[in-house]
Amino acid sequence: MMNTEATLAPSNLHSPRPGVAPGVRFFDAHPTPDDLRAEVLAGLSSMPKRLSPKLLYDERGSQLFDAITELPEYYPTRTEIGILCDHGEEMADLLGRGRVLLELGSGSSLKIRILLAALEPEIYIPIDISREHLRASAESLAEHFPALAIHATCADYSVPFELPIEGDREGLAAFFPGSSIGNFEPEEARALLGRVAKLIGVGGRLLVGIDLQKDRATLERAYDDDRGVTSAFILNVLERLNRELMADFDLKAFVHRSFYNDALGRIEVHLEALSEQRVQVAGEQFVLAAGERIHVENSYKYDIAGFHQLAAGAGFVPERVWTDPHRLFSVHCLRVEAC
Ligand code: AVI
Repeated sequence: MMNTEATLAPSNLHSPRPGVAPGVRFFDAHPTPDDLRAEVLAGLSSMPKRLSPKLLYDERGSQLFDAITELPEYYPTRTEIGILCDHGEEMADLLGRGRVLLELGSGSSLKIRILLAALEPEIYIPIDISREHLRASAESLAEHFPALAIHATCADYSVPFELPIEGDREGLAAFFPGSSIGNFEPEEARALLGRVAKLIGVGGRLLVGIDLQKDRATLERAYDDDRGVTSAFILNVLERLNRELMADFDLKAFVHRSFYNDALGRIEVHLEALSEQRVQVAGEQFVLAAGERIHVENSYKYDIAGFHQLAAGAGFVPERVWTDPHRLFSVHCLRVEAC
């Protein structure tokens, strides 16, 4: 059974919004703005200083992330797409055709296009925190799939949220590509998978992309590209704070640093102050020593057994895993056994 947390009660969702294409309904759970100030001030007051990776995805950040996915150094996207193209029919057989299909962190909804024709979902629910990006992606998708019912949902999937569908449903399908789960601490990732299990119900199936452990050089190149797109993506978070929290970060005084933390099995992404910085953020002052870092993001890499163990802790049993020939990336079909 889906629990009440996950069951529809669309009191805080507004639909449809003007300007959306036929076939698209837009639901807005109004994620984050109320919490932004408190969250940022708490993160900058902690030792070491931190900012949530969620903050990376304003409109420009989402565009920059899309540009990252096309970089030669950033292997995850093209590798995952290759796996989806090679095994899409089999994936659709396992996920089940004609179901309600949700996608967590749908971004530009590009990968789902590979599966949509085979899956023929009753309703496709792309869920993303980046409002305008979500709207544009849903409209573009509707042009390519005019018969598809799209319930675009602007929500922060890292906290409980409601699905914009009526009634008690079980056995839904979910798609969570891109190894975005790697941006959560393992315990948070388990809790998130547990919430996904409740959303899709017993018998529901999740198709999830997971980046695999590999050599340090390949990993570090993927998070520090020659063209500086990753740097621009990470530095954009300071520009966002300047704009939205009346901060005065000098962007030229920070550099982005990415490295692989072998002991923890994760890429770490930081912003480092090149000289001492005194910064105002939402009326509070913060001092960064020269060389001090703000920890912005982790990207955990798993092996297959380790990921299955994590998923088992959230009530999932593995049904199938696909990888590319170089075992860079994996896509898993998991079934909810208990939630
Ligand atoms: C969204 N996420 C899976 C990306 C990753 O690979 O962890 C975010 C990213 N950060 C820097 N480059 C890409």
